[in-house]
Order: sequence, then structure tokens, then C-alpha cells
Amino acid sequence: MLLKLNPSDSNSGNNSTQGTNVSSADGKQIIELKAKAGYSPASVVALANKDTILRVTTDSTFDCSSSLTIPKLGIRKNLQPTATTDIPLGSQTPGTKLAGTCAMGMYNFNLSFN
Ligand SMILES: [Cu+2]
Repeated sequence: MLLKLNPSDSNSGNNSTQGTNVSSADGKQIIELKAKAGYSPASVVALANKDTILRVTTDSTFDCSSSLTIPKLGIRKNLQPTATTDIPLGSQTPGTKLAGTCAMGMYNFNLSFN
């Protein structure tokens, strides 16, 4: 069962709190990220030691944020322009920080696991 989240907090300034874009479904942690002219939210705090999926949504995304990489995990995805793509991240140890970028390194996001 999926917890549906409302993306209404986008500029609340709270973007490093474990927050509204992190949910749980079927024992997995789901981090929701939007990719369009960058990544939103740019900074996410999630739980460590929990099987995690990064769920990236594109919506007419024709810029290079559709080419998403997480170098530390060897992940590189070319997202469809309008789609929702689940990227398994596995379970991360406490204190892990994962940096994500577009393929050209212009846009960034950070995932912290505590
Ligand atoms: Cu880029």
C-alpha cells in the first residue's frame, strides 16, 4: 500500500528534514524526486538500514536532468521525458551520503541516510 504524498511543500525551506517526500510501502522506503531543470528536493534525509527506492518523476523533462547519475553506486539512468522511474538504492549504512548529478554535472541532489 502506497502512501500518496502531496508535493505542496516545495519551497518551505525544510528540505533537509526527513520529510514529505520520503514514505514507506511494502517494507521499502521510497524517496520521491522530481527531475526537471534540476532535482527537487535537492537535499533529502532518509532512514539508514532500510531497503530504499529512489522514485524519480519526469514531466516533459527535456533537459539533461533526465540523465541521472549516482556515481557512488554506479547508477546511470536515462529517464523518459514523462515517466516515473524506480531506481533501487539498496540499504545504506548510517551516515552515508549519496551525491546525484545529471550526466553533465550541472544539476545536483544529495541523499543522506541516518
Ligand atoms: Cu546537466
